[in-house]
Amino acid sequence: MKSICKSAAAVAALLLAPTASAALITFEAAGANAAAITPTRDAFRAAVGGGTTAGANGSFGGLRREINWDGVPNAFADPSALPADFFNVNSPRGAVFSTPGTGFLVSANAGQASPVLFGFPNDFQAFSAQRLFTAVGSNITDVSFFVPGTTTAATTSAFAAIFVDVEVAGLTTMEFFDQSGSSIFSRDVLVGGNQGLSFLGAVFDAGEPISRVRLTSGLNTIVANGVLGNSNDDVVVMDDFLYAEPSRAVPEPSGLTLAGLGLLAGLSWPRRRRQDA
Ligand SMILES: [Ca+2]
Ligand SMILES: [Ca+2]
Ligand SMILES: [Ca+2]
Repeated sequence: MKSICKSAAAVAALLLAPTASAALITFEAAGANAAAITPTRDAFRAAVGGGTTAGANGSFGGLRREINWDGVPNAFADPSALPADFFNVNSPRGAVFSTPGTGFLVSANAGQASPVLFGFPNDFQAFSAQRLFTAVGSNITDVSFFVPGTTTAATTSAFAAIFVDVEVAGLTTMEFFDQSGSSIFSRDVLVGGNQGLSFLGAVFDAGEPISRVRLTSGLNTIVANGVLGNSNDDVVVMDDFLYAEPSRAVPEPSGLTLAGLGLLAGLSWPRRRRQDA
């Protein structure tokens, strides 16, 4: 009964709060440079908590996590692939990536064999210098969460990403999934223009567990440094990811279980009453 009352209260609160939807607060901004999105990034940081410095590796008691790609060693940067579990094994922050493409690439620093910015200096810029991130051969990156450094499934309650060179509305999106794999929220990333930066984040302030976030980055793909999947569509890459510390996933009661509990409660009352009587 307590949980039902809580839910009712939450629904009532939602109806009274015009800026929130489904206990969700979004943070978004776009523009020509870092200054255009930094205040929104800072507001997201404040909403998630954890101070100005994100947690490093391992579990840090709830500290916010950030991945800016800049600390990835040259050995795991362009032209070498970034391992999908780099940020749960090499640098355990509880994030593991997957893609329908062939893998992931982090851009090279100046002075390395590969040109910086994936070879597209007139399209991309870094929000945090110097490295950027992209899936290879696909515009889709899925981020799944784990208790940092383990294979124990986890959920987070907030996630944000910075996108680079979003030029066409409706092609770059973020979609959030719950533990059952159901989509619970999706939103288009704002257009930042050629070489521009776009920030999109969502905080589930009632603590709804997010087990996966799908980032769709434009319609084009990066095949290799300086090589696009086609010459026409909007190519988009990513910089910083920010998220609340992943914590161990607690299985949600299924509809069947709740129905079963309701049925049991309904059956047990009359029986007791009959016994009492
Ligand atoms: Ca461009
Ligand atoms: Ca960076
Ligand atoms: Ca573009």
